[in-house]
Amino acid sequence: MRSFSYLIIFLFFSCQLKAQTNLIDPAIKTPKAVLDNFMDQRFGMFIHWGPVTLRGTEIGWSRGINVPADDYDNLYKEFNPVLFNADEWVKTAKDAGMKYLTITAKHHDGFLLWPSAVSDYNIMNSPYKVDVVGLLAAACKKYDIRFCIYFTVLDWHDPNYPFHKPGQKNIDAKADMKKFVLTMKSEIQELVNNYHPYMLWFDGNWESPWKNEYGIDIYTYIKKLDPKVIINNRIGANSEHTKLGPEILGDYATPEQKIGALNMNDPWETCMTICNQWAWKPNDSLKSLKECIQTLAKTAGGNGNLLFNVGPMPDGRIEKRQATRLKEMGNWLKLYGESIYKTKGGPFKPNEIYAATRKGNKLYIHVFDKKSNELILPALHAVLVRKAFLLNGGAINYQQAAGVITLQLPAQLPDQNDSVIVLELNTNAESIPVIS
Ligand code: FHN
Repeated sequence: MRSFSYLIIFLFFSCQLKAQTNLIDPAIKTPKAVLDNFMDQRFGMFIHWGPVTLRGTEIGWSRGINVPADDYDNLYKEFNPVLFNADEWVKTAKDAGMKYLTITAKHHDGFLLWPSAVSDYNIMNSPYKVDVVGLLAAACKKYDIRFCIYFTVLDWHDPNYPFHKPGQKNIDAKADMKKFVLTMKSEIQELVNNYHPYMLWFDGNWESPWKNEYGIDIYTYIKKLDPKVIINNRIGANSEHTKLGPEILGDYATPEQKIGALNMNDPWETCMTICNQWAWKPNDSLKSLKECIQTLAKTAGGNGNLLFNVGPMPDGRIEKRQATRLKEMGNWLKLYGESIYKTKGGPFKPNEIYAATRKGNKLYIHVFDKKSNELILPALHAVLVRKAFLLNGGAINYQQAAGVITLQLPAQLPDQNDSVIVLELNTNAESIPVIS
């Protein structure tokens, strides 16, 4: 019997380790407490911005495709976003209920939004001559928002990177990846030493020139600069961003434009656009408030974070309709934030009718749609509901038989996008196994 229990223990810990990369010395990996703190934040602002907004096409991807490369590469000479106001951007994030902000300091077009001594292709050589990254870092500190930096490992503008436009197959023989990686390390050193980001959001790791060995070198290098910086799973050579694993480098998974699967073991963050395009596009379609709030709730219900993207305009402003949508999300979070921040996802898998989050002895049921006057939840064994009530509202009648919980929904739910019902339990809700 004893050997059997040893086997169970071994299997448990091996599956826990399964989710951890084995490409990095465990001694330098980001501490679990730092990652737990990151996951408590639940909601961040992603910002894709650069001279390409002058054309309203996609950052990086439109270079040499929708916009001739030479035209694209000279846009910085016209880039003069005189209405840029870092405090306004950060206050927009704060008013949305966002807890961190990630700026594309360098995207695939190679343009740098900070005064770099490494590359002249930077904001100080545009008419604007303002350290955008530095001002955002300062504004985030001022408003208690964690400052994060997006940095691409592919750079179609740099002659030392072997590809110079999306979809290129033939390697540029004049390119030199060793020099390219050295340039990257110098740029990262400037960013970490000058702006002290909470997290580095790498991207562009799917093209063949990028190798795991470069990612391991960069991850290790960053940890020497600042052991606490969180690093996502797009630093190694992989195109599967939705998960972690022994061969995947990085601290957390990054599903994109979709809500990640319920996962209680590995940290993950969905990145998604509030419109369609990452960078600003005139008259781009804007997501409804219902879709925005339910995306956040389903992401939290899956035990993940949501990094929600805005694309500021060429004059430096976040367009009013995007700012208004974010403010509406913030208004919802003012009422229901306790069911999102510092919660865990589950134990039920999110669906189109409801999602669940939990904290202590409270189970939060996010009701998206009222199909009938009753909401029947899957059975919870050895768990008793002591009390049920609408968050910020009245009591909810309920029955529990053989573990199955039936909630009597009110004639009118208080919030058309996501009404939250609290179930106070006789046990720690966070210890309930996921109901598959
Ligand atoms: O190519 C980029 C894209 O432009 C955008 O930055 C997204 C954001 O996660 N990441 C890459 C596509 O996966």
